[in-house]
Amino acid sequence: MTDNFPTLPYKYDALEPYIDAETMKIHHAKHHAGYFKKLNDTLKDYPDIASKPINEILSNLNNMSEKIQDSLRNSGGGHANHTFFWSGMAPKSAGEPTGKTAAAITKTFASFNKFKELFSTAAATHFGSGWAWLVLDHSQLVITNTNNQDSPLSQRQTPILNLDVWEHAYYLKYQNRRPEYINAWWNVVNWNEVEKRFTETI
Ligand code: MN3
Repeated sequence: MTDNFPTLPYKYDALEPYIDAETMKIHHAKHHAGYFKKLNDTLKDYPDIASKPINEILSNLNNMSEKIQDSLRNSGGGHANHTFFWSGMAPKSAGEPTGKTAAAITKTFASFNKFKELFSTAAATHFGSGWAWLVLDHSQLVITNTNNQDSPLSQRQTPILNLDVWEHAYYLKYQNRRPEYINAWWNVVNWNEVEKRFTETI
């Protein structure tokens, strides 16, 4: 695979007190690294697929042979979703969206606060392991969820922002209080990165 394992663009303790260093360390160096290893193991015998970037692999997942589809969905999604999640956070958040993202969010969801409320509810009520997403679907901003490590790329959607709601993402600090973790996460959303993703897509 053409992707490398990403180093975080900030230190493990940089998102304190919202996301603690121990969680970040285990999440990145154990969970994400585990997906990355499994992905490379899966692709070892498939050099033609391995020569492609992970986002392209996930976009074409439904055309892959059944033999490796589930494995790529889990390990490939696990790698791509986490890479996207890390760069979607930053220690010094702007606090709210800027530029074209801000305008599109207001147009689609009436206000940033309304968007926050809808996204938070989607993240808090998702049953079991998975992700909450803001995606572009046919040029329309949509809030959605995926199970396990499924990627919206496999549904022809373009990810703009994601939030990990697996228990491993918050349990050390927040235990069963997922809504508290979600509230805290808004403080570390990297809105500059979100704006970059959005303007590169539209
Ligand atoms: Mn995770």
